[in-house]
Parts: sequence; C-alpha cells; structure tokens
Amino acid sequence: MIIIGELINTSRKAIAEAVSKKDVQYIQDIAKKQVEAGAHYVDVNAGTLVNDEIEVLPWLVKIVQDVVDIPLCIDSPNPNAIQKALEQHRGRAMINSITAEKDRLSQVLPLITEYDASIIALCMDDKVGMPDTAEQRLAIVDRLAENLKGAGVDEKDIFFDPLIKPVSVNINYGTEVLDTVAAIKEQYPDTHVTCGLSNISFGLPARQDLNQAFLVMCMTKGMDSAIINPLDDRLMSLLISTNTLLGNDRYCKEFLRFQRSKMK
Ligand code: THG
Repeated sequence: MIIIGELINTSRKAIAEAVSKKDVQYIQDIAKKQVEAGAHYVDVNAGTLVNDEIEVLPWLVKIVQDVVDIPLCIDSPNPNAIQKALEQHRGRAMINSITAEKDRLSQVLPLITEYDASIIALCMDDKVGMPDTAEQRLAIVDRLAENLKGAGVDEKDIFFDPLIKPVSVNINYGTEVLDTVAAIKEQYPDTHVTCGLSNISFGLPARQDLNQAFLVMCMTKGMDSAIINPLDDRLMSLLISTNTLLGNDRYCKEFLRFQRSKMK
C-alpha cells in the first residue's frame, strides 16, 4: 500500500493558521510525524488560499523537503501552482492531479513528462463533471489512459482516483466506486488506484467507522494506495492488517514491524 499523508492542507484550520504565521516548525513537525507513521508521500495543498497558492505551494515544498526525504504529492487544480511547486521539488514528485477536462489535461500533461513525475488522474471531465456511476468513471479512465500513455507516461506511474462521493447523498455511491476499482485493476493492471477516503462519510455521524470500513472494502477490490491521515492509529492498523490478509506482505513482515513499533 502506498500511503499519501493528507494533513498538510490549508483546508485544515491548524495548517491555515501555521501558514499565515509562517510557523515553519509546526508544518515540518506534521510532515515528520506522517513519515514516521508510514507515509510514502506527503501531500501539500494550499488550495483554500486561491490568490496566494502560487507562492505558498512552493514554499510548502521547500520547508517540508528540508526535513523529510520522501517525495511530495503536489495537490492543486491550478497548473501554474503545480509548475512552481515542481520547480522547487527535488526528486520525483507526484502531481495531484490531472483530469480529462480539456484545459487541465493539456496544461498538466507536459508537466508530467518535463518533471518525470508520477500522476494522480481523477475521474472527471467537462461533460459529466464528477461521475455517479462506474460506467461513467470507466469511460473517463479509458480517455485518461489513452492520453497519458500517448504522452509516454508508464502505467506504473499512473494513480487513478475514482473520486469518492458521499453515501449520504446517494446510497449507491460506495458500490459504484468498488466496481470502478475492480475494473481499473483488471483493464490496467500495472496502474495504481488511490482515493481521498473521507468523502465517503461526508454528512454522517461516526465518520471514522465508515471511512475504516470503506478502506478495507476498496483494498479488497485492488486499491493499492490511499490519501489518508497516517496518524489515525485505528485506520493504519486496519490498512496494515488488510494488506497482510490480502497476501501482499510476505512473511507478515510489515504487520510484525507495525505491531512492534506500537509496543515501543
Ligand atoms: N482525491 C485526491 N486528492 C485529494 C482528495 C481526493 N486531496 C484533498 C482531499 N481529497 C484529501 N485530503 C484531505 C485532507 C484533510 C482532510 C480531509 C481530506 C481533513 N478533513 C477534516 C474532516 O473531514 O473532518 C476537516 C478539516 C479540519 O481538520 O479542519 O482533515 O479525494 N486525489
């Protein structure tokens, strides 16, 4: 499982405050904690600061890479902000994200190859917007795959994100995502599937319960990455256990390492 730590996001009050006070240490601490907890990428998102995003995003890249060695996940809908962040980033970044929307596709595609980045590809386009059904998502996945592979991007560097919508809005939104995950892994076996898990529970109480159940279900269908809070012990424990039970953890090595780290 490829874990993308979601906590450095200005939609979170504590991060918005730390950014406005230029509290470098607070942000660096959160970055280090996520890496210690098992994150493989640290997501950075300054999307709420529309006007300042273009300066803040590369600044976040700089201060986070000053203290952690893992690559970052550059989370922005704005191709110009992504480019500035990539100019600052050392090593191979992950871009979050591209969509099948005409303008975004044409502006983000060249950045992937220029910076040799991996890419999160969202199931979204100009026509349907955010899709409801697996069928709509898979039609978009095909177009994304065609464009990405056409530009020379390897399947192993593509992370499809089905785009999760709340089950409180439509009770079928969970199963439509599960069907999408299974179909992506069947049709494009060398690509990855990731998602921002917490949207599933939006508008309901006991959100953690739904997020946890849905993580396990998506993994059973072949999802092999997630954008999550790695400091959430229960969620991480379920993730590690599920990964082991699915046969992805030879000799139960990661499971044993995780359990040992909790005893300390
Ligand atoms: N797909 C992709 N990228 C994404 C998302 C996705 N990036 C953003 C988001 N969705 C995932 N990241 C976060 C980061 C923080 C929180 C949720 C998702 C979070 N939310 C608190 C909550 O939901 O209760 C509220 C914020 C707060 O703490 O104040 O923490 O789907 N590719």
